[in-house]
Amino acid sequence: MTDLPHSSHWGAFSGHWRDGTLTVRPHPDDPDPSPVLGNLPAAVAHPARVAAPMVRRGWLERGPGPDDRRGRDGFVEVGWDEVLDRLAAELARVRDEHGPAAVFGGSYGWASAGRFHHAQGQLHRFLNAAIGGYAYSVNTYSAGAAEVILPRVLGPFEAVVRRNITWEQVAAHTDTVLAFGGMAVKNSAVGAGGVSRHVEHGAMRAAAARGTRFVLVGPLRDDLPPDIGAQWLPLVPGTDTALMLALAHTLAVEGRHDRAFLDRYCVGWPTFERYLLGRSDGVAKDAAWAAGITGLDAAEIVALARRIASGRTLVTVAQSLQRAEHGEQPVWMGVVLAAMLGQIGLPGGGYNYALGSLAHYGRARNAVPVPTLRQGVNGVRAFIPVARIADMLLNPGAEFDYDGRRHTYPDTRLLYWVGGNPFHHHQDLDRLRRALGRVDTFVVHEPAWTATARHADIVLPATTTLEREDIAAAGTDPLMIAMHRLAEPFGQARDDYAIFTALARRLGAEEAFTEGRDVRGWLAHLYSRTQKALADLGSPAPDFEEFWAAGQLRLPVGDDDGGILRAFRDDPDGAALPTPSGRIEIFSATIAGFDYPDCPGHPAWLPPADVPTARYPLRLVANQPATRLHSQFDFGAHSAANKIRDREVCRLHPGDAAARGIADGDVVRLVNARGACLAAARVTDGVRAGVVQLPTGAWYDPLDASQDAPLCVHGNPNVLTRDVGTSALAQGCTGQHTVVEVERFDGPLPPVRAFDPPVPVARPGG
Ligand code: PGD
Repeated sequence: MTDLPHSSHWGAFSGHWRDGTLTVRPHPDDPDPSPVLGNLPAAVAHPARVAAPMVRRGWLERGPGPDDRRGRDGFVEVGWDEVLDRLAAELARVRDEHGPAAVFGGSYGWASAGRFHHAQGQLHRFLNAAIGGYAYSVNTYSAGAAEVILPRVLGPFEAVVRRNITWEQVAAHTDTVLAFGGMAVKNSAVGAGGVSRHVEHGAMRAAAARGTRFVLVGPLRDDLPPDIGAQWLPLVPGTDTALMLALAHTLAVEGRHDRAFLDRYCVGWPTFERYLLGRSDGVAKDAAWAAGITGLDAAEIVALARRIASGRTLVTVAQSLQRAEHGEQPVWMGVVLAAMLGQIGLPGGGYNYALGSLAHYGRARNAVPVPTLRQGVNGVRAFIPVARIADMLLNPGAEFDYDGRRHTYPDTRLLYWVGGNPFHHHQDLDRLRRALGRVDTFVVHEPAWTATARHADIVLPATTTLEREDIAAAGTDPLMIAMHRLAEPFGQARDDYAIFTALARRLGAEEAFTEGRDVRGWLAHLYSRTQKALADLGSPAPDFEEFWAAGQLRLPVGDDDGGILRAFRDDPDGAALPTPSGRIEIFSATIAGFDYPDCPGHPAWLPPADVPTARYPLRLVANQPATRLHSQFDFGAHSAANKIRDREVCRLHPGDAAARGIADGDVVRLVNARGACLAAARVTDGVRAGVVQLPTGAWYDPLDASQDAPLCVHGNPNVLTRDVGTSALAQGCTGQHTVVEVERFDGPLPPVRAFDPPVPVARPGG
C-alpha cells in the first residue's frame, strides 16, 4: 500500500500497512530522525487504549461532588448519547450555579501535532462558545520561570528564545558554547507542531569540526553528544547560579568584562557589582566560594572565565535549570554573564536561553503564518500559574503571589482535561490525588488509560492523530505536512472536535462552535490563510486540494535578522529593548519593588531549602526521557525496549551504587518524605557522584491505590518531587530536582499494571 504522510511532535513520517501492521518511516529529508517514532505503531490498537465512554461508578451513583475515591473506584461503560447528555447537563449546572469561573479548562499538556485537532485549542474554543469561558492557566511546565523573568530583564520570551542565534551562526562564528544544563539531542528532537528535519546534532558536529569548544555544565555527561569533544564540568545539580557568579567575579576582578557594553546597554551594574564583590553582604562570589557550592575546582572556574572572555562566546541555559527552586536566578544570571562579555547581539555570541532544548530554537522563521485555530473570547479572568493546580484545588479562595500582584484561586467545581497528563507532568502526585478529590466533576478525553484518565469521573475515548486528518506546521519548520488518516478510530473513540460538537449542540452553541464546518471544511479554511500569505509574497500557493494530494508544502523562510536582540545595538541611546529601562536589567527596580525574598532585584545565589540530608542523601534529577515524548505512548516498542524488567531506568554513579550494594540491572526503590517508586538501576560514571537520575514519563502505577502515598512500581519520579513554585515571581514548576535515598529492592517484584485497562463494573443498581 502507498505511504501516507503524517507528523508528530518528534518528527514527520509516513505510514503504510503491510500484513496488518502499520509501518512508520521517517521523512526522507530528515538527516537524524528520532527513534521515538518507533512508539507509534503500538498506538493503533494497544489494550491501554480507551475503547468506550466510561463513567466512575461513584459519580453515577451519588452524582457530582467531592470524593476521595477518585483513582480507586470502578468504571461503568456508558453509551455516547447518555454520557454526552449527562456531561452537558453537568456543565450547564456548574455554569448556572457557580459561573464559568468554576470550570477549570487550563488543561495543560502537549497533546499532539496537528493545527486543527489540537486538544487544548478545541477545549478552549468549546468552553468559550458553550459556557462563556473558563478559569485558565498561564505559562508552561517547560519554561515557567523563564517566561516571567526574561521579559522583565531582557526581552519577550519569543525574541530571546526563537529569534536570536541560529545553528548556522554557531557553526560559523562561535568559539565557545558555554552550555549550562547542556543541549541534549533527546530534547531538541522535539518541537510542538512537528519537525521535518532534525539539524541540531549535525550543527554541533559542524561547529566542533571548525573548532568550536563546547563546555557542558551539568551533572549528566550525555547532556551533550559524545562526538563533539565537549569539556564536562559535572557540578552539583542546582548550583549553576553560584558558578555563573564566580565566572562573573573573575571577569570583574581581572578587568575582563566589557565596561562599555555594561554602561551603554545595561542598568544596575554598580549595584550588582557590589553584591558580586561582597561589598553589600560581606561574601565575595569568587571561585573559591563557588567551588564549595558547586563541587568544581576553583582553578578550573578561573580558567573557564578566562576562556569565555577570549573569543566569541555563546551562553545557553537549558530549560531544566529553571524547573527548580529559584529557577529564575540561572536564567537571569546567564543574561548578566553574557552582558559582561559584551556580545549579546553579535552573530553566534551572547545569550540564547534554551538553545538546544527544543527543535524550534536556533532556526529561521517562516515568511508566512501557519494555520491556527481561533479560540474565541474567554469571559473569565481567573487564572493560575500552570503548576499551581493542586494548590488551587486544595485552597479555593486563597490568595497567591504572582509577578508582582496578589490573586485569588478560583473555586473549581468542574475540571476538564484534554491533551495532557497531570499524573505525568505534576509534582508530588499523592498531593495531586488528594486535590483531585475536591472537585464535583473531573472530565478527561484520552486516547489511553493514563493515570489521569483513571482518576476522572467521565472518561471519553479520543482518537489519536493516526485516526484523523490534520495539518502539521510550526513557525520555524519550513515543511507543512498534510496528515493523512492512517487508521480507523479505535473502538468507539471520537475526535475531540466531534465530542465538543455534540456537547455544543446540547448546550445550544453548535453553530458558534463549528461555524458550520466539518473537519475537511476547517482544514481548507485554516489552510487558506497560509495560501493567501504565500500568494501575497508571490510564492507558489497551491489550493487546498493540491496541497492535500501532494502531502506537503515547502514554505518560504524569512530573513535571519536576529530581531530586537540584534537591533538594540544600533540604537543611538542604547535603550531600545522592551524592558522598563529599555536596557538589559542587571538590576530590576520593578522586581526589587515586589519585595519577594525568593527573587530579589538582581540575580543572586539563594541557597535552596531542598538539600540532601542523612536520610535522603542523594540528589534526584528528574529530567525529560529519551525514549518517548513525556508520557506519550509509554507502552510503545521503543519505550518498552529501553526499560529493564518493565521498570524505568534510573542511573547512578558506581561509588553510590557500591555503597548501597546495588549492581547494574538491579531493581531499586527510590524513596523520600513524599513517596517511593521502583526503578531499574544503571550504574555509570556518566552521572556525577551523589546524583541519581530518573527520567519522567513512566506511567504512574500505584501498588495499592487505597493507601496514602502508594509505591509506584513503574518508576514515575513525580511521586518524589516537590509541589512548590520557583518563587513568588513566576511560581513555575520545580520538578527537576529533589533529594532521595536509593536502596536495592529485594522483595517479590510487583507486576507493572499501568497498561492494563480497568475492567468495567456493573452500573449501580444494575
Ligand atoms: P504528555 O505525556 O505529553 O505530558 O506534560 P504533558 O501533560 O504535556 O501528555 C499529553 C497527553 O495528551 C497524553 O496522555 C496523550 O495521550 C494525550 N493526547 C495526545 N493527543 C491527544 C488528543 O488529540 N486528544 C486528547 N484528548 N488527548 C491527547 C509535559 C510536562 O511535564 C512538560 S512540557 C514539562 S517540560 C515538565 N517536565 C518535567 C520535568 O522535567 N521533571 C518533572 N519531575 N516533571 C516534569 N513535568 C512536566
